[in-house]
Amino acid sequence: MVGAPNRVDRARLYGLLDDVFDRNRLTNNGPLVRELERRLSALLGVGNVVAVANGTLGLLLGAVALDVTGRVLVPSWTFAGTVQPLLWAGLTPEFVDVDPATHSMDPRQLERFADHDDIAAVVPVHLWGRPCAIEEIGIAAEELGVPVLYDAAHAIGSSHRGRAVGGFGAAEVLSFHATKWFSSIEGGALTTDDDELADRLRQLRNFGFAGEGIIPVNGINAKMSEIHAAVALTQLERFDELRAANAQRHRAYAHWFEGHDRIRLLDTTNEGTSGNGYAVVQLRDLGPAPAPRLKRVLAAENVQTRCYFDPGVHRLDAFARFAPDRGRLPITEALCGHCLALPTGEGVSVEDVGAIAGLVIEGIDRLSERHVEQALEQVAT
Ligand code: T4K
Repeated sequence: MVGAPNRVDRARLYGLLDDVFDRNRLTNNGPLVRELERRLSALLGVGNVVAVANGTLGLLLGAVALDVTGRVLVPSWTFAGTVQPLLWAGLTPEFVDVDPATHSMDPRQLERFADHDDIAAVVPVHLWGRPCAIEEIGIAAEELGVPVLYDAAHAIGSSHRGRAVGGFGAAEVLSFHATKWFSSIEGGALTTDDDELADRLRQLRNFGFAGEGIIPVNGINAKMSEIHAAVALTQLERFDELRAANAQRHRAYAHWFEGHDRIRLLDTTNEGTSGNGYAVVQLRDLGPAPAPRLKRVLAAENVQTRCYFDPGVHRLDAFARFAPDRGRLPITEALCGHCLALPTGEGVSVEDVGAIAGLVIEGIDRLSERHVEQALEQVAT
């Protein structure tokens, strides 16, 4: 199943929870939250980590802390949770297309905004954990004179050119949701080397308090509790083990799909490593929308997959008013219906991966035959 949480070492967790309840310090920047921030900061090699209640609120705080107004350049080929906080922050999403090879923001798309003076920020997504075109996006954003806030919800454990995700742009936002390979059940963190920005983020996550009875800025409650921090700290001890399990599953899928020209397993690296939290295949030459059809075939065999992120955020009713003119997101449109996230993580054995890959290949062969039949029927009529 896609999204099945990794196992938690309960004895270790319950030990931490006993301490939490003995201390009776349950939330509001408690010692476990601070410990988690310290340890993530060391792990990611970034100056500041600000733990938050979830990735969505992390993006909201990031957008508010940047103190910008106007339009934000953001992909549509992502989860709605990338875009929703931008709207809550009073910003307007301007959807830009992705690179078909990488599935993340195509930096060339930023060029057409060079003459626009109302661009506030760029929010690229390290989709599937694959770091974006960081240098090119950085240059384009500099030319626009705007900050980059990375949505790194999928990307803890990934690196690019020797630097861990967490250290790029003005800030990055991680998600520790239960469906992520590294999880605190609900949770996330902002990472930044900018100390002043980090101070603002800490203030914003705690209602904007600057002292008892003093609220100079309009914050919100985005705090992480001690219980969620305890889960994250427990999982942190298994970080390398879990990441290795993901990598092993990814290699196994790559092995089984090698040479299949209709199935492309997405490479989740970009000159570095990947946390490999997602194993996504892109399907080719199988007619319109083969992914939901393959999903149904696999579901009949009790393999649960996901058509992330079909139909694209710009096609969702809530964001339709921001959809660009037809034809402006051709790659996003073309990816919809063609991508399928397959089960991975320690709950799926390498043998399971082999069996799932076999079912995928069998399903593709069936879809392919049907595609040929349909094409012949069309020629005949
Ligand atoms: N940016 C991006 C690019 C994101 O992908 C996300 C979140 C965000 C921002 C926002 O971060 P957070 O605010 O969430 O921290 C899931 C997650 O809820 C969401 O965190 C995630 N991305 C998104 C891609 O996927 P669904 O709709 O797939 O969740 P659900 O409940 O359908 O679960 C998927 C599968 O996992 C189910 O088949 C069952 C299994 N599952 C799930 C949970 C929660 C379990 O076995 N146990 C569980 O506890 O959204």
